[in-house]
Amino acid sequence: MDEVRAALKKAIEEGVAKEAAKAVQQALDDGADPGSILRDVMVPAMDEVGRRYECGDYFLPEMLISARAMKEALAILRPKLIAGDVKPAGKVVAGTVKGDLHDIGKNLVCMMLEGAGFEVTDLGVDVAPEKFVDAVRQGGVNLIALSALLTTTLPNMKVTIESLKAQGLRDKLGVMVGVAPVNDKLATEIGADGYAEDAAGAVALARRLVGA
Ligand code: B12
Repeated sequence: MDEVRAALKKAIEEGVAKEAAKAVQQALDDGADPGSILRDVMVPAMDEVGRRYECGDYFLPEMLISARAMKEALAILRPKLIAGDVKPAGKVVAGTVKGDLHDIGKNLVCMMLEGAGFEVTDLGVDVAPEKFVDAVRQGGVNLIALSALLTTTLPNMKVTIESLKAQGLRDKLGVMVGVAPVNDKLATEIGADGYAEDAAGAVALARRLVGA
């Protein structure tokens, strides 16, 4: 890993937002591929933060400042990730399910979907099932993208899908789910159409679900 990438990784891991923003800008100025900066440096940095939290080296405040650094760096990367000549591919409503405040991964998925030509409505975090239902009722929605990082909020994916079913909206939609505790089998069990483990996979899955 070159010096700039190493500095970016360290800045996110240690939660120094200013340094992270500077390093990501430097990497872009040096001509680095935005997708590679994200995949090979920024996502692994957040994985390392998770590892440190898990083994007790980091606590909630450290996790939070790392998340802020990640967000600032992502804000700089965003225009590069969504640039490109793309035609409309479908309409997606995305959100992190009720009880869950994690949004970095969901934001990334939204960015990449936009980059791939999808029109994305992001409902944010801690989104109640009724909010998804309301958004779908507005019409024209092809896909729902649900995110949840906590084992405890995973069931809310199912509750959300059940709410869509109860309103007779589920059959008209593709439903994709993502993040750590999910896999293909679980996705099927909770009534979703598919799972992807990263933002690039989310784009491929979205395309498959809308037949693009
Ligand atoms: C940053 C972070 C936080 C930040 C979140 C800030 C924010 N704005 O998002 C803060 C500090 C707020 C936080 C809080 C908590 N956290 Co936290 N957090 C993390 C951490 C370190 C990184 C998550 C992250 O951003 N990863 C980077 C992104 C890029 O990856 P990603 O989220 O996996 O997303 C990718 C894929 O999953 C996929 N994807 C994501 N969404 C979707 C959606 C679709 C449709 C598809 C197809 C794909 C997809 O694509 C994404 C991009 O490639 C993880 C550890 C980890 N390694 O995951 C713990 C982690 C998720 N947190 C954890 C915990 C326990 C908590 C707290 C309960 C701690 C506490 N005691 O209060 C609270 C819960 C708050 C709440 N109600 O939500 C645990 C969860 C354990 C579990 N299995 O339930 C983890 C795993 C840490 C650990 N190892 O113990 N956290």
